[in-house]
Formats: sequence, structure tokens, C-alpha cells
Amino acid sequence: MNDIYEKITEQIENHDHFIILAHKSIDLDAFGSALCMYQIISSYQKKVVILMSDKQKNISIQKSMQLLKEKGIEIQYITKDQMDYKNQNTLAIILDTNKQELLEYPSILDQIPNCILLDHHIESEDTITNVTLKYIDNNVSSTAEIVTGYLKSTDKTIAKEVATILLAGLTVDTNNFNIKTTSKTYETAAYLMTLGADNIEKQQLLKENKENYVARQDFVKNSNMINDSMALCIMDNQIHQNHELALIAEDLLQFDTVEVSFAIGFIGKRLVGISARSVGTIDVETYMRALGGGGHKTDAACTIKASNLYKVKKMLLKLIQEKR
Ligand SMILES: [Mn+2]
Repeated sequence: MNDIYEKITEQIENHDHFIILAHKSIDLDAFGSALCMYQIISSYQKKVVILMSDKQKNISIQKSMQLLKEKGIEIQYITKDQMDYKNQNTLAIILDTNKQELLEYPSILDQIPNCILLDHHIESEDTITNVTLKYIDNNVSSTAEIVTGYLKSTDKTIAKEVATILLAGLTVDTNNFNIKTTSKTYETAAYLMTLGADNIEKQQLLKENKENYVARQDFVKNSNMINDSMALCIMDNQIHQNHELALIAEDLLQFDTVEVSFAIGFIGKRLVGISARSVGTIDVETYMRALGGGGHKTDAACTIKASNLYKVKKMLLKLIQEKR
């Protein structure tokens, strides 16, 4: 681990310009991590920017950006059209994803030869390989935990508002310290608190609007137990975002006797996603891997080409039967 930290520092010292980017539909884990890296690099008096989409961001990101603005914390954001670093000594820092197609700006890899990749998602065939340095560990709760670990190894610090945003990201990615949470995760949270992370502010960032909540509860209401410990939600025929499926699976996990939960829904045209969650007694990764996906014991997912949700449900039920 320390070896990686030293290599990151070396890369920062050896470059003059930095572009930090994450996955499309940036979330709090990715944004907090980007801000943390931004402030570390800024302290070297080097030029650094965060690449952001010009599309509307989710409400938590909007609130985080507003918070930084109010506190006078200057962050330089650019959109992909404003990139002009092609021929300079530039390092790209990719956070919270390891797949090119999921990047906010996929062709950055063709434009900037040097890049660092820090992520906590499972690797697959389409994981970006051509990088200067990478650290991917899918046993770590979040990218926030990785970059905070790096921060701790340096003599640098971050604004307390950035610590708050990192803590919010950690909270989201662990579903309130329930999933992929280790002693290191709590240590990370403790360290962020010592840097001034504010729990009240964190809750403000995480608040969602009532309509979203109610819409999700309708799906929860229509979910069923498929045996004595597994809950299943079949979504409607609309296309949903991956994280919507994940949130429903996470919601189902809080009910009596539920040890495993699945949410099945369209995530694209003729593309069905399954999001699986477990309290930890049953390994959901083996289920999702059997269906071509992957993840972690308590947190896994897969994608299946299908035009009917019930076909996918059948596949899942058959698999559960076989594994019993
Ligand atoms: Mn993450």
C-alpha cells in the first residue's frame, strides 16, 4: 500500500498539469475523491482541473458544489470541450471506475498518454489496461477510502468541506456502513472527522427529494420473497439507472428475515440489470458471476441482454434453485 502511495506522489511530482475525471453521472464518492486529489495536487502549486459534464448533476453533487462555492473554496472545473492539454506534460487521474466506456470523457485515454487509475470496482475484460499506474481493490469500500488513505500518508490536508463530501461518499457507497465496511472504513471515517467533516452538513448533502423516495417505495411495496431469506423486486418497463436498482436492493435488505435481495430492471434498451445485495451470510457475487457479472460478497450486479424482465427473473430463480 505505502508503495502505491509513494508512486502516486512520484507521478504528481513528475507532471505539471493534471486532469481529474471520474465516471459519467458523477456521484459523491467520485466527486469527494476528485476534490481530495485536487487539493493535494494544488498544494504542490501545480495546475489541476476537474473534468465535469455540462449535463445536470444529481442533487447531492449540486449541493456539494454550492457548499464549496459558499465557503469560498475554489475548484477549477472544465468540460471536455475546454480541454487543451494534449501536448503538455499532463497526467490524467481516473477515479471510481475502471472501464473506458463509463468515463465522463472516454477518449481522454487516446489524448493523454499518462494516467493513474484509482478504483474499488471489480475488474473485467474491459478494464482499462494502458495506464501509468493503477490501484484497483474491490475489497475496499469506496474510492473515498483509497484517496483518504493516500492523503493520510502525505503531509497534506484538505478543506473540512471536502472531508464532509468524502464522508458522504463513504456513507453512500457502504449503504450507511453496512456493506463492504471494514475496520479501515471506520478508521477512514474517523480520520475525516478529525479533518473537520461535519455530520450535519453530510446529512444535508444526502437528503433526497420526496418524489424519488416515494417512487422507490412503490417498487419496494411490490416486491416479494422468493424463499424464506431472499427478496426480489421486478421493476417496471421503464429504463432505470443502475444506482436506482441498487438503492431498491439496499432498501429490501432492511426487512425482517431478508438476507439477500435482488432488483431486476431495464438499464438500457433490451438490456436488463440485476442488482444484488446480501447482509453477508450468503455470497451474492457467486450468483452474479454465474450470470456474467461480478462484484463483492455483499454487493454484486450483472447485465443481461433480454427484452423481458420475467425471462431474467426465471434465469435467476433457476440459478437459486441449483445453488440450494
Ligand atoms: Mn464508488
